[in-house]
Amino acid sequence: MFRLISIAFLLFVCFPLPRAFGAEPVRLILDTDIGNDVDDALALAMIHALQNRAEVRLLAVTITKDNRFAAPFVDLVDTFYGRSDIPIGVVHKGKTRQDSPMLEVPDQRRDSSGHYVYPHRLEDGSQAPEAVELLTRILSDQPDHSVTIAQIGFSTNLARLLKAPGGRDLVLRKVRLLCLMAGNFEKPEPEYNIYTDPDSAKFLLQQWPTPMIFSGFEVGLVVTFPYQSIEKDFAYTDNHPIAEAYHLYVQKPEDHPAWDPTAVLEAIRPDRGYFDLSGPGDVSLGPKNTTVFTPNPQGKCRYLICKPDQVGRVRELIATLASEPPMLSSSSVNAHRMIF
Ligand SMILES: [Ca+2]
Repeated sequence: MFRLISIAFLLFVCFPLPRAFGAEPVRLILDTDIGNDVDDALALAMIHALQNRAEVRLLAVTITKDNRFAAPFVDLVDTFYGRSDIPIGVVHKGKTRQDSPMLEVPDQRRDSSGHYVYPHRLEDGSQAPEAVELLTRILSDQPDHSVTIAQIGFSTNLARLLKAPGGRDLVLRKVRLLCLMAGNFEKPEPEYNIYTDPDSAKFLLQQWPTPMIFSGFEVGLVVTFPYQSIEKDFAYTDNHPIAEAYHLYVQKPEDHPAWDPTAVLEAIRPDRGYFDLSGPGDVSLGPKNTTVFTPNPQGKCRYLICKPDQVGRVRELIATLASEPPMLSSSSVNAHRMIF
């Protein structure tokens, strides 16, 4: 018996199981300014594809775009992929209130019978809980140091979470990693997610207590989303909310930067070598709300580097994942509507 156990132990040491085998899905919260660019929608579609593969569990989506059509749009995308029960939280008194056709048109489009083309339960963001309240509730229910947050919009919600009573301690206890699409680590130029709410960004950079990985402007700029994929890979159904949003936002048959999908890819698959990582350091705001990276062995921040020979792999993977069909067994997309 002892010999058998010894052999089994030796086999385990010599041939360990692959890390991903039986691994727990990444517990993810997505914080997004969905509606200000279509790349948030592409990132959300990617998450659903990776949840189909049990690599991630989307715990909640919180929104930093203060527009009433944003939450219904997230709801309809989640419903399209068969997950209408994912909690959605909205910002109050937030930034970028302006309407966006990529949200409003799919939200409101109805078929000849008067039914929504893309079913959803939320009619208006005011029906959703406030984001910090939802973040607090969701984080409190998770095991310690288990949650990854992908922030692909402004820092409004996460800065408010840090300022809430017990908020920073809750983050320190529950969150293991924050991945952000934010900043520019190639040129001293202001980046949208930072300069739209610089006070929140500054507070977050000073106070966030866990490791942070930034996907800067320069990464998504070279990892563009191929228009050819929108044309061909989403054609498995007559009406696709992601393809429709792309057409409404980009309006031209052209490739579009894939900023947010790069941050989400790093959040869910951090150990696959898709990108290189900078050394550790601190990120602070410089003149005109630029991001300044200062190397520091004890620093909590790193940023992604996408070398020319890494671009093609990441680009193809993002397109493949974002266009992956829903799992039919759990989806609202009926088989007869699919084009096979
Ligand atoms: Ca975004």
